Formats: sequence, structure tokens, C-alpha cells
Amino acid sequence: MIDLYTAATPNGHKVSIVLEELDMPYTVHALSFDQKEQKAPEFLKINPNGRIPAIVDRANGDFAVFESGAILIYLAELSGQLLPNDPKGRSVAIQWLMFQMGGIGPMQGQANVFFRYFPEKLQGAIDRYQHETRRLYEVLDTRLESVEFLADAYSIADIATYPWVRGHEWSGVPVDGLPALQRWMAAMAQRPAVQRGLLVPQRVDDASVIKGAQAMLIR
Ligand SMILES: N[C@@H](CCC(=O)N[C@@H](CS)C(=O)NCC(=O)O)C(=O)O
Repeated sequence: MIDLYTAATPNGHKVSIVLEELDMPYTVHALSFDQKEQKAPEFLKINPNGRIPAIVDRANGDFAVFESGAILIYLAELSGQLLPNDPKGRSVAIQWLMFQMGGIGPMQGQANVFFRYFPEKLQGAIDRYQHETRRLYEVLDTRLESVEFLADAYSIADIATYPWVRGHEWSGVPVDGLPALQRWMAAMAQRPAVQRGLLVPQRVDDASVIKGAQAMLIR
């Protein structure tokens, strides 16, 4: 059984989507950012960075994993799915996973900060992060012109990327003129496990919607 510590954010959704795709049983611990639960000493023992997502593998000596990309690799390796076995195929999937972790996540995250949350309107910072995110989307679009999914077969690279790209409007980054990216987004949105994963965490009384999850609040 996997314990998932999460919140309704793109990085959290990556992990719930993978768990749903793999049909792995898991328990959801919804952390409240308002209550700063992600900074609580008990949680810092699981993720020293004080952020979500994190997992604890109860079937494997209470092994804790933080950083969403590392969690995705761990779950893929545990199950033998969503990550190719041959060195080249595996490398391609990990390259696109790293592209998300090192590029789209940080850039789009900062676009959100300066476009949505920062008290001052710093147009230079807004432009910088929105333009850089758009540039990264163009790289994805070019890639997806020649392959159905980022690493040819559906993989953790797609699952890492989709929860971010689907939030492009909130980040103020258009996807106009990127037809291959839009085709891929539509395909991702159709997947039942993606749809279920995007509902995590949710209220306990809605838990019947979730297949693998035993929804529960940490408090
Ligand atoms: N690189 C980390 C980023 C984690 C991250 O930034 N999580 C955000 C939510 S998406 C968070 O926990 N924010 C709360 C905080 O910073 O206190 C990962 O991919 O796991």
C-alpha cells in the first residue's frame, strides 16, 4: 500500500494519475497549505523539502520518496510499467521527464507566481516566464509532430507533463498554433485514469469516484 501526501496541484496530480494508471491501491493524505501542513516536523521526515507530493511505500519498509519525477520513476520501476526497459527507450522517456521537471514545471510555476499571486505587477518577470513556457511548449509541439506520445509509447513523461500544460490558460500561456500539442492534450484528457487522478485529493464523501484511492484527510 502506498501513502500519498498531496494537494490539488499539477505536481500532486502527476502521482495520483500514475497510481490510477497502475491500478495500485493507495491512501490519500490531503495536506492543507493554509495550515502549513507541508512544513510540519512530522511531514519533513517524509519530504525534507516541505512540499508535496511525497509517498511512503508501506509494503517496502516504509520507504519514503519525494520529488515528483523521482516518485514517478519509483512507481514505474515497482510495477514494470510506463517506462521502457531498453536503455535507449528508457533514456528517451527520462529525457522528456527531466524536460518537464527542469523546464516546464519551474518556468510555468514562476509564470503562475508573477502572473497570478505576486503582490506587485512586475511585467518583465511575467513576460520572461510566460515566453519561456511558450518556448518550451513549442519544443513539445515539434516533438509531438512525429510521435504519438513523448517517448513514443505512453509513459511517465506524458503523465508528468500533462497536468502542467492543461493549466496553460491559468498561466496566461497560449497554445494557439501548436496543433500537435493540442492533439496530445485531447488524447491525454480522454484517458479514464487521467480523469480520475485529477480528482485527487477530494472530499471523503466523493471517494467512490476514485478507483484505487482510499480518500482520507491527514487530520
Ligand atoms: N520539484 C518538486 C516541486 C514540488 C512543489 O513545488 N510543490 C508545491 C505544489 S505543486 C508545494 O508543495 N508548494 C507548497 C510550498 O511550497 O510550501 C516536485 O516536482 O515534487
